[in-house]
This record gives sequence, C-alpha cells and structure tokens, in this order.
Amino acid sequence: MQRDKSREHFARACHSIPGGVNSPARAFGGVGGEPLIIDRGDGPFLFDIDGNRLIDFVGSWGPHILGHRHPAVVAAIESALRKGTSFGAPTELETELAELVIESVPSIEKVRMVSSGTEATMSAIRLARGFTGRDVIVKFAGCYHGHVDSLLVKAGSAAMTLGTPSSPGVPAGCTKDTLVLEFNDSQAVADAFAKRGGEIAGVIIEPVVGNMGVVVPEPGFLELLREQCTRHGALLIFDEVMTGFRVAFGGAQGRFGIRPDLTTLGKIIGGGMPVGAYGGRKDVMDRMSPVGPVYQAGTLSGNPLAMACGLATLRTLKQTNPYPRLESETKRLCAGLSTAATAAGLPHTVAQVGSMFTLFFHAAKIVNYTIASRCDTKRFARYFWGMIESGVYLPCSQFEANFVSSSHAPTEIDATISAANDVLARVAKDGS
Ligand code: KE4
Repeated sequence: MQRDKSREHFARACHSIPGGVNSPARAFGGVGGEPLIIDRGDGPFLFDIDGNRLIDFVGSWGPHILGHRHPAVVAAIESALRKGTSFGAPTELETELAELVIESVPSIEKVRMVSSGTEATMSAIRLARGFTGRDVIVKFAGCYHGHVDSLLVKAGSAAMTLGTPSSPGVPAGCTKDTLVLEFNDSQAVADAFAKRGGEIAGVIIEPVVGNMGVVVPEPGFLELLREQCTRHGALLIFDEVMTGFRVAFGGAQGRFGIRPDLTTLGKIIGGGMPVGAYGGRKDVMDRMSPVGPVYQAGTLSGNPLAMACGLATLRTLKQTNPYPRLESETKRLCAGLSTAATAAGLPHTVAQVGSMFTLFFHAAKIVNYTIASRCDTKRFARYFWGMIESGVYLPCSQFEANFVSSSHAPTEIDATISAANDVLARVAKDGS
C-alpha cells in the first residue's frame, strides 16, 4: 500500500500540532507507525490522500452509524448552511432535536445540548453534585468519559481507594472525591455504598463499555447500581455518548430496560458534527442555569448546522430502523473473525452488542479492566496493520470498539472476513 503522501503530510503536521493530531486517540500510539491522512469518506469507505480506499470500522469513533455523507444528512447541512452558521440565540432546530431525543430515550424528560461528550459528562457530574449537595463520584476502571479533570483518575491500589490523577495538570483536589471501582464488581459497589452511601453524589458508567474494547455488564450489575443509587439518594448517570442510538434507538437503557437519572449523549446525535448532550429527570435538569443555580454554558451549544446534522441522522434512523440488519450483519462479521482466529490457532474472544464489537487477543472473556489489560497488544498491532494493508480501517487500539454502519453492504462484510482469514493466519505464523 502506497503511503508516501500520508507520511509526508504527517511529518508536516507534527511541526504545528502536538503529535500531529488533534486527539491522541488518532495517533496510532497503540499500534506504532503513522496515521493515514484522510481525504474523504463515502458510505462505508475512507479514502486517504494517497488514493487508498479502506472499509471503515471507526466511523469517526462512533458518529457515522449511517456511513459517510448520507444524502439526507448532507442535504440537511447544506440547507441549514444557506441560513448561516451560528447565531448565539435560540433556533427551532435545537428544540426539534431536544424533542426527538426526549421522545426516543426513555429516561430523558429535559435535555441540554453542548459541543462534545466531555462537556456532557463534565456538566452531568457538576449537576449531580449540585442536586445532591454531595461530592463523591463513583466511576469504573476502564470506562472513559472524556477528559474531565475529576475523571482522569486511575484506580487506587484497593477498590476503595479514592482516585489519584492519571494525567499531569490535574490537581489531587480534583480527583480526591472520585472513587474508582472494578466494572462488574457488584460486591465492591455494595461495599462502597455501605461505607460511603451518604457521600455519593452519583455513579457514572458506560452501560456497555466501549473504551476497554466492548465489555458487557454481567446480568444484574446495572440493576444493582440502580437499586443502590435509589436507596442512598445518589444519581445514576449512564454515559451513552457511544451507546446512545448505537446499540438501540433508545440506547443501552432502552435495550436493558433501566432508567438512569441522567444520561449523557454525543457522537451519533451530532451525526459527525460537534454535539454532546446531557438530560434526564426534569426535577434534576431544572437545577441548571438559568432555571436553577448550577452553571454551564457554551458559545456554540446547539449550533444550527450541528443540530441539522444530528436531526437528519436521528430522523433517518427512526424512519429506516436499520438496527435488526446492523445486529445480524455485525454478528455475522464477528462469527467470521472468530472462525478466522480459531483457524489460525489464536487465543481470542469477541464481544458484540448491536453494531459495536471488539476482537480481543486474549483467551478469557473480558469482564473488567484488569482482564482487558492482559490482552496481547503486540499481536493486535500486527492484526491492525495487516488489515490496513488489506484495505480495512480498524480502530488503532485493542481497547476500542469497532462500528458497523448501515452503509456496510454484505460485500464489505465478506471482504473484511476474507481479509481477516489471511491476516490472522500470517499473525499466527509471525509468532509472539
Ligand atoms: P468527546 O469529548 O470525545 O466528544 O466524548 C468523550 C467521551 C465520553 N464518553 C464516552 C463513552 C466516550 O467514548 C467518549 C469519547 N470516545 C473516544 C473514543 N473511544 C473518542 C475518540 C477520541 O478521543 O478522539
């Protein structure tokens, strides 16, 4: 595969942008080598500046459930653009998207638009603390909720240890009230509430984790969180930035039938434009300024172009209901990948919910961060580059979710399985 133009441009980008990227996740740090510089997307494909066409399973890290440049989405943005780009004043589009989110996500009675998932989770945590008058937030190792200071925290040595910052620049004071537990550890949750239930403002969780790779909640785990939060007056916050409108039109909460008190959204609700949102119980949301005292603001929150893009995306999902086919084609792809890995004699597991999945290079089922961290990341890196050379673009980390879109035809799924058969056989032969 010819990659000269990407290499040349990436070297140039590194002179003006830290690491040549505007988000570290794109830097290929987990797989080595240099990122491809992308020129355009179309349906299930990305085209890089060297003219290579790749089948895309990143989908901009989740937003493109309809594939790139869906006609209805492009038309909606073009139409909104003819009126201008931003007004810093309310528009009809913001209300229409809010109403569609409220109609679609069971627990959301009111919702506020922001410009990223990070803003959404940061605001939801502030709101939980403001509503309860408490400070402690519980999160789970391996769950990522954006670069919020109080959530950039690594688990203490024991599950009950309060967090210490996982990034320079985050003062200890920002994380001293963050309790980090192991995902799927019901006993740790019960112990934490038994010991500190009166101090816990909220529990934030990815109801299906995407940021360890895909990790699913064990039966009863989410129900326990709901019961403990209700009993102790803490707020349950589902971070559905990734799972919202992904694993079902109503998100993971719709799929699992659990009602959190607050939900954060992003990615798909912007359709590829910068949108995040947080919403939930009316009595909680009405504590937000200007109705209540908890402050949050944003110059481009509810930006009309972004609202038009998100509205067209959600309306198309509602009208076409691609979810049954997304589920069956993703299951078919996962079965093909697993068959290929088995034929190559490679220890692996596959996790899949809806149209998000991960092939883990580890024999045991991944149920938490401790086990996820034992994956063979060197083997993953060789798989990643073998698939790139075969024209398949995967997330550049073992610890990410892959995404199938409604634009992936059976041809693309078949081609990906075929490529995986060859690549995984070579990965096994290369040893390590
Ligand atoms: P953003 O601030 O990146 O829009 O959203 C943060 C966020 C919050 N919650 C969940 C569950 C998320 O997955 C994310 C962001 N996801 C990563 C990829 N796993 C975005 C990629 C990147 O950081 O460039």
